[in-house]
Amino acid sequence: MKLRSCFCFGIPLFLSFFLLISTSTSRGLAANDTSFIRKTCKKCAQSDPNLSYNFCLTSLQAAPNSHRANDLRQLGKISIKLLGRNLTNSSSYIKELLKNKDKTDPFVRSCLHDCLDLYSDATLTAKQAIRDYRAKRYDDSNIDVSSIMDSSTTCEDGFKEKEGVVSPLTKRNNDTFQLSAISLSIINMIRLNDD
Ligand SMILES: *[C@@H]1O[C@H](CO)[C@@H](O)[C@H](O)[C@H]1NC(C)=O
Ligand SMILES: *[C@@H]1O[C@H](CO)[C@@H](O)[C@H](O)[C@H]1NC(C)=O
Ligand SMILES: *[C@@H]1O[C@H](CO)[C@@H](O)[C@H](O)[C@H]1NC(C)=O
Ligand SMILES: *[C@@H]1O[C@H](CO)[C@@H](O)[C@H](O)[C@H]1NC(C)=O
Ligand SMILES: CC(=O)N[C@H]1CO[C@H](CO)[C@@H](O)[C@@H]1O
Repeated sequence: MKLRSCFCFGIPLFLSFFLLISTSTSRGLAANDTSFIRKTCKKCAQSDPNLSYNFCLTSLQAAPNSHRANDLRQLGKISIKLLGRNLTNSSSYIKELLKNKDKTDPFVRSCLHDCLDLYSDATLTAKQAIRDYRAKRYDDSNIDVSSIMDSSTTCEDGFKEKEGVVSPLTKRNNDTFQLSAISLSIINMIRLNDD
């Protein structure tokens, strides 16, 4: 009698556990569970009107290991690394543009030189931002990323000082601005949670 009642209760309990486990693993294995990224990007876009939700989503989804990130801290690290790689690449892009000695207008060249300085510094600052982030120095990491963001607007503004000049770096600067905004927004969320 005792055995039977245990059995009766046991089966549904066992079954529901099994269902719970199997649904959660199948979700985990469906490598593209992007719900956490979506949720985070929604919060980021709400906290910063300059930040595009779609940009956030496509950038973070394309970042290595991002679909495996299941907490804000991991995703924050991924976003700063993404920013760092983007900066490195933009530096080499600007160097390529500067090799084009004859075709480039002297004013544009001088702007490109300024931008190269800004981007080279920003690449180092991104490394510092990662170190600060890892050590949970979120205020410092915030300052690092903010200065990277400022570099992108300073670079872009340089080209505006002469009429009729078109910046060849508008997309890159905007990418830097947006990627910085994503990192800042995540850093600030963590900072608030930690208090
Ligand atoms: C949005 O971008 C503009 C132009 O760069 C800037 O002046 C403004 O402070 C930004 N707003 C926020 C909330 O970051
Ligand atoms: C920089 O990031 C943007 C947004 O994720 C991406 O579209 C672009 O391809 C990246 N550029 C490089 C050179 O990685
Ligand atoms: C970086 O940008 C260059 C163009 O300047 C491109 O050829 C290269 O594939 C990019 N590398 C990465 C890792 O995005
Ligand atoms: C910067 O990129 C975002 C996202 O792709 C876009 O919504 C915005 O219009 C761009 N801004 C500029 C000035 O190009
Ligand atoms: C099946 C599928 O869509 N896989 C994608 C999951 O997300 C990663 C990272 O964005 C992609 O590289 C895969 O192609």
